[in-house]
Amino acid sequence: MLDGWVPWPEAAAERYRAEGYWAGRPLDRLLRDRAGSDPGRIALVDADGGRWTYAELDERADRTAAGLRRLGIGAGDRVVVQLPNTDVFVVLFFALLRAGAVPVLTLPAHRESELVHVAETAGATALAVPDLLDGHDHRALARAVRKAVPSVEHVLVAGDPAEFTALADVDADPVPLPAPDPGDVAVLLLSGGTTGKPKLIPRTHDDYTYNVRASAEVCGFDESTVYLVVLPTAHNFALACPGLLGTLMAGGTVVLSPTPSPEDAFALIEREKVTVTAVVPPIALLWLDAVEWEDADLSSLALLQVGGSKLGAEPAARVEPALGCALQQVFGMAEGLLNYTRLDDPGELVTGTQGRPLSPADEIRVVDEDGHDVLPGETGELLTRGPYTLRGYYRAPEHNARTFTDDGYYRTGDLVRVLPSGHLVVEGRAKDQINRGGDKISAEELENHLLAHPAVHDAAVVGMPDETMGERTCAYLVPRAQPAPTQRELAAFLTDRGVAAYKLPDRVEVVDAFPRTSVGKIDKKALGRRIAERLRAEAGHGTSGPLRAEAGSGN
Ligand code: OOB
Repeated sequence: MLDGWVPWPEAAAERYRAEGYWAGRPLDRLLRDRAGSDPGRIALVDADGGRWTYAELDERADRTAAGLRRLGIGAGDRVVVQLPNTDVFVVLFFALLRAGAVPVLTLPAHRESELVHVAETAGATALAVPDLLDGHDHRALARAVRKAVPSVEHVLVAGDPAEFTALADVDADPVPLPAPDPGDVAVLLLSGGTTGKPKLIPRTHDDYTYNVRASAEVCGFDESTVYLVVLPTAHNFALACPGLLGTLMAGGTVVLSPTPSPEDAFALIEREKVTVTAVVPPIALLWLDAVEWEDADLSSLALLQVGGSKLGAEPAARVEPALGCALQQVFGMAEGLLNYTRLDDPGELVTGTQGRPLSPADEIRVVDEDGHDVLPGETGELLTRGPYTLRGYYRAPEHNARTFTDDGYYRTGDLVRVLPSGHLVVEGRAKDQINRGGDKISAEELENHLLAHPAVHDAAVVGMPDETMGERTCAYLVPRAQPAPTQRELAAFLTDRGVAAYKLPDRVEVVDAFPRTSVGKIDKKALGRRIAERLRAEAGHGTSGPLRAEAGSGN
């Protein structure tokens, strides 16, 4: 068994098994089963028109698993995976599971700062990257990771490997491999993070398989499902809610889009007669506008899942008339708990709530600042535990002590209220995180990077309201001396430190001192109000709308 993770207490585990939530099967079996029952059905289609049947995908996974074992990658090894939405990701994911290794899933946007930390925390022995992606050389990134994290022995490259191993050469005749223990960790997901460094989320074969199966049921996935992956495959939403894994489990077809742009996605929806896809709200907004000028035939689309950040009731109501498909809101987290509006929910619940818990075994509490349950219908912090919600982050005992209650509830940091129907409305956030249209940015992590700049005396990162993204990132700075670093200088500095582009501050505000709370902490609520007021004033004067704030005040 992998060490450093927190299993469910035996009584809970027994209950989840006895009640059938945990089926005792390894996660990769969902592919094996379909390869047995529907070998000739198309499982996977890529943007270039590459197509693989269930049997072909299954065999490729077996061959790659054998190739991994030959390299010495096997039981319990952690392998950091950073790959775009291609067949290579899908094959490698299943191959790693079959080899007994644990994929550690990172986003293509992550850079040295994130990858080094993740590889180090995971104690990774291998890293899989593309050669080039959007003009960035990921082999150079791999070199930096290897230098910083000596446990990383192997670098596997999709494409031209340079001095490393080509993924195409990780191939051998299939060999029988021992099945992993279904109670063990299958995959490590990345958390959005509220602390200085991102955290790793252990998901077991049992819990993740249940996550996928129950999601596929609630979303009505079956053999006729054609699911378009537009978010990164490494994101829990696109991977398992029900996502690509749910589609394969149901015997449907997965279509991979390289980007979420309307040009790419709409063309694939038309070409492959896509029936369902999942997006974050800014993409939904973009698509709602794009149908005006894109003339692709979207008539096959039956369901649009939207989640990752809050979708406003107004755009929610536009989905059905504009795109001609039903809307489903999804309020989920890589840590576990998933809330879905149901396909037969009345319209006002679909547009006005973020859904209700997936599982009858999900336990939720809504508490005030002292940890006491609020009255029904009142807003408070959401706590949860259940058959697919983690009991602790990987190798993070101190953080776990703060983030979980003594009886195992995960403190989500989300402020919600619960309607009599059981549906949740997300009202805000108690955690120190910015949700930039679904991309999560830990304020503390970004502040630490900013504090490393020689001209920065102190830094406080807050969200600022934004019509499209929900919010964007504003960094308040107290400089050491004048002139203070500009937004551009800071962006270059952070990029140089290997910080992912989506974490760069959208705006920088320079102040002499921070407002303080009565106990002397930086008063971030006051800073949040200050920037919101400032944006309102600027919009009033017509100098800069929230969107144009991205260019920033320049200083
Ligand atoms: C999804 O997962 P993560 O891990 O990137 O982020 C989780 C956090 C939640 O705690 C919440 O703060 C926010 O993202 N969130 C939403 C939301 N969905 C997620 N806030 C408001 N409304 C929503 N619908 O984002 C994720 C994972 C699986 C499925 C869907 C989303």
